[in-house]
Amino acid sequence: MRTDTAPTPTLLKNYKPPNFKIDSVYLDFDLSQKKTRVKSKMQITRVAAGDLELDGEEINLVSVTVNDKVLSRSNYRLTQNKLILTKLPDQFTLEIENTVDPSANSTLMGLYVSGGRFCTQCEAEGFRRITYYLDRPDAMSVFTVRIEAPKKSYPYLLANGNMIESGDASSTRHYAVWHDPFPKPAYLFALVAGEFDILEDSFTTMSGRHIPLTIYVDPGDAGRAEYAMDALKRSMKWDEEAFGREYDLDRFMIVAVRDFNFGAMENKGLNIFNSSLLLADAKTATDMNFERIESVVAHEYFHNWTGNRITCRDWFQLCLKEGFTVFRDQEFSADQRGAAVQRIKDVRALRGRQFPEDNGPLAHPVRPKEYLKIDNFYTATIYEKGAEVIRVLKTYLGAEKFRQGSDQYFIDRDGTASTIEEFLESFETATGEDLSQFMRWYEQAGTPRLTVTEDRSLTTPTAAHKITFAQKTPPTPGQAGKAPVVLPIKWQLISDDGPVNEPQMTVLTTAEDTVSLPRQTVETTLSVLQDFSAPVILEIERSTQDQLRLMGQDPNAFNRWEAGQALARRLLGNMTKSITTGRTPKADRALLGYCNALRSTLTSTEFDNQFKALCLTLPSHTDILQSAKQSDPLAIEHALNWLSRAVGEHLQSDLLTTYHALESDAPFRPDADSAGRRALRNRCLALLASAKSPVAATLATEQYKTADNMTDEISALVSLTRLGGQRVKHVMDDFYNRWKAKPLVIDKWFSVQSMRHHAGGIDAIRALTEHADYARNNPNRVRSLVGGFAHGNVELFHKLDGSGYRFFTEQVMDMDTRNPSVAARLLGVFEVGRKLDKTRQALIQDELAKVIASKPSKNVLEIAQKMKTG
Ligand code: B3K
Ligand code: ZN
Repeated sequence: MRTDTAPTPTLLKNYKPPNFKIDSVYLDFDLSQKKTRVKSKMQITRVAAGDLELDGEEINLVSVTVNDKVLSRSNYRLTQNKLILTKLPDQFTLEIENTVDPSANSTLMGLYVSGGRFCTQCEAEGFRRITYYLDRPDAMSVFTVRIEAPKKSYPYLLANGNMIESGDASSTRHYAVWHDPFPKPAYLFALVAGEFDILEDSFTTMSGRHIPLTIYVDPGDAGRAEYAMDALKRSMKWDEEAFGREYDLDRFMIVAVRDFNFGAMENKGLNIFNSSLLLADAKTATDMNFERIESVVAHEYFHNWTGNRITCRDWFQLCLKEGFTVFRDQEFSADQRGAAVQRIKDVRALRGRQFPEDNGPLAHPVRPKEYLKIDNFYTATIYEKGAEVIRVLKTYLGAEKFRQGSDQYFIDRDGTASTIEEFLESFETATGEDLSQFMRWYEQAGTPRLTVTEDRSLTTPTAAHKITFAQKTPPTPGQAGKAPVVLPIKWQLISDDGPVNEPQMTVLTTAEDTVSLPRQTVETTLSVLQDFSAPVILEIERSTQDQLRLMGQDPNAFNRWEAGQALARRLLGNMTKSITTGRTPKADRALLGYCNALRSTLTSTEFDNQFKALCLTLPSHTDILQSAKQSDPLAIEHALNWLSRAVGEHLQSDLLTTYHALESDAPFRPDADSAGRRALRNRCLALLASAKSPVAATLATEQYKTADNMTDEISALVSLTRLGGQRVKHVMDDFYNRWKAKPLVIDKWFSVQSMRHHAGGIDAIRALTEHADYARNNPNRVRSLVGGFAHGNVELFHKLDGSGYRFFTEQVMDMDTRNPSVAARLLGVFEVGRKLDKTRQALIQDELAKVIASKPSKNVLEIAQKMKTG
């Protein structure tokens, strides 16, 4: 919807519960693509004086009936987004009849059509596009849903809960009635109708209940859902063991759809997934896809308790369900795939997405205080920082007390719409701890800086060894002053022979604190923030010698990896400066030390392959951009290429040996060990390609031709595009022709195309938007091409003539006419603007001015205004 007047924000401080409670709701759907008829019958009780204000958007109202009496038009008020009923009794039956047009619904919110099937997406405010209702999470009700549709086109009719009745409505039509006994808010409502192939299995819960499990997919895709099914059963078991949570309904269903605004949705008993996060087999999915599927299947399943049984009082409390559920899926993945590598990957993701947000114009607290569109707050801060905050709570309390607190929360709040205060209160009740200061993690935006200084006083033999920890959170938009937060800091002293003490924990609650230790007799380096024990930016002076000592000796795997990253960040920072001033970076002792330390890791038998692969991965472009001021992004890209080449050249023979040693004839398996083997082997290939090693092209070509799985195939493809030359077009065409019948693989093709070098510049990217397979309405395809381009094509996106930014803005504005929530999310890419050089900052500001002047949707307006300066 276009906005002509300045929209008013929703404020946390204005929260007021609804005046009425909907005790139960019966929904009757007569499905038709252009005109679906919805009848709703609600039993309603008054809880406070006042009117009943129901939400509704793009609905054609047919009739309103109160206690069997049809209301005339003068008996209710209808505004653009509300149906207001006045002078209501204390208890009544309300019936509403309306129609909607699912075929015209390009927002993919509410009821829409994807691949000829009906499906819904109601979180956060999509239910109001289906019928008039109290579309807010604190309005929980018991739903019964009847669906009727033609049998032939829609053999499956699904909704939440348990099916209580089904049958023929006529010779060509059939119906099904579903009842969900658990009260839920409207955002968890789901309906699906269409033709599917199904994959069936079952799970027996800890109390011995037999639960049928069904996954619904496009015809022909059932085999590609097997991994998701396996992940689902492992998640159900894990939640019983790790959190004592048992599944509650009589069946559990997952449906895959191709047109979906994000990853997946936890609708009660009927999860709906973007097919990219559900379907996988060796030939078409990468190990990263398998890993994501496992974690998202777990995440949505875990929501059954953290989100569905206990939901949020209002959308400001979104992190109550999202932060906790991300934490739970991270813990699950750590148990399935190894704690250290999982932690490294989670921290990489945090730094890649959340730190830029927390340190840029879109910064907001984990529990925000206001929003224009709640869709804009499904952010890395609410999800990933929200999970980090729960991790800090667990580290601070210890595992045992943390479990007592979570058990207490499930007892205290089951069946309610809750708040962060109530969540922490349960932990206080169970553990006796005072968590009032802890609350600041939810209220303050910005990443705290943790400065660590050491006084080793080696010259005064009797003096103590002192470590001073100091914290400070910089101001963020609209929040100038910050108070100290609860920071658990895990640390240890490391010498050239290994650790000199056991890991220690200091909890910093004030601005500064000093720890005194007995004087050390050997040279040591402080390994601090082990396992990334709090989501902060660490500021510590360390020599190359210190970093190399940690890379070689730190027993904490996370910090061993981190020492390599920190050293690489410094090298890259210096190289970027040289390149910016027109000089060529030079190999120095620090670089040599770094390469030798990487070689030791690569050839050591102490570490697993996945860990080695992560150590051999350089910090991301975003990482470097964040640690610098007003940089030229192209100079950073050149520095990254230069360092990759240097590492590839120094380690050439070891990389080659490892590459060959990791070859395997065994049939494909998606498990962590096999994925780790492929990850390291492909990292070796990528570094050899960066070094333009004479063997790289042959190895990559051979691997591309013979790969029996997508991980190896696409890694070879990417290496070949990096090597450049005539072969690129040939191999890209070949890949396209082989996979054109598989949309999820063609998404990959679009994203490799969007990120690679094109001699034709931006016109080559623009041409891709005209490709027969480009689909402007499909979020996956748009994200592959436009998102891939903005995130991964530094050379063209940041081109100094502004053509990259211009193309991107055009695409966002075009998307906004159909799908505002996807458009707004894409536009967030510009948040890095302030980290760039002045010329690019000005170009981005011009684009933002253009967006604002175009009278965009509320979603896009909110994001653009926050990023616009002056
Ligand atoms: N709860 C959904 C996200 C809904 C996004 C709405 N804009 C998926 C998840 O976090 O599990
Ligand atoms: Zn979630």
